[in-house]
Amino acid sequence: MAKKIAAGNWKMNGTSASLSELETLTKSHSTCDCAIVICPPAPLLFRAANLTQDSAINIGAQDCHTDQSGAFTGDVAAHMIADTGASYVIVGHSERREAYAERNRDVRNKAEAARDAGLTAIVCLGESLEDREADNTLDIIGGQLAGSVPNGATADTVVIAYEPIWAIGTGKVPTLDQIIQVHDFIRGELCARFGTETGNQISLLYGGSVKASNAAEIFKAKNVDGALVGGASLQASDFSPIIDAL
Ligand code: G2H
Repeated sequence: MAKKIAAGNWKMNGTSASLSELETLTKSHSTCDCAIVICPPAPLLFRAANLTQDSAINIGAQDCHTDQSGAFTGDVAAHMIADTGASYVIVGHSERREAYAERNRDVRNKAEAARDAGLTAIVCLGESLEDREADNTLDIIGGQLAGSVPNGATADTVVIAYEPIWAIGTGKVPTLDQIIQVHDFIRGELCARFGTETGNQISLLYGGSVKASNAAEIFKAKNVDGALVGGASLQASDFSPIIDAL
């Protein structure tokens, strides 16, 4: 049985003042059967991890480098993220695949670096509107999954987030049947590659315009173990009902 996860991706939003939202969440969700993860911008990681120590909230980064150190101006290594007290890192978000030309093998290398640093990698997959309209969704997702997820993945090292690119920040949400079709496909591929036990334990999150008003419906879908939430994770008052819907 896969762990239920409500993950918030703040993207490039928030300053130290936003930590008050985190504080509110730690108070409203002091215990949780699921895992709650907040991924703030990198400059907030250390303070966010300190603030949520001994709470039900876990902290994650939004990206990591593949290498441990070196001349990579502006980049952050996975072990540096772990050193802040964070325990998760998002890799291969479509915004990074697009803006930084990240390929599947880059994403896989990042997920391996995360694993080696003791972090859980939230590996993002998703098709474009063009792919969807050409009926290529499962081919694209299958290719991304095979290329981006490291060999030997386990539920402790990898979480998968299915985020159709056309649903990100647009308010457009796939139908429940469309979500179920892709999540069932991903589950099948994971079981085929890693064995039924491990394949069924890896959490599958849906992402793309999740909000309080649609979360409960999405969470009813088979093989949806939670959500990766962008805009609706910035305010505790928006994110709390999503956690409660899990
Ligand atoms: C998809 C999602 C968070 P939003 O990018 O990863 O963002 O919920 O704003 O569509």
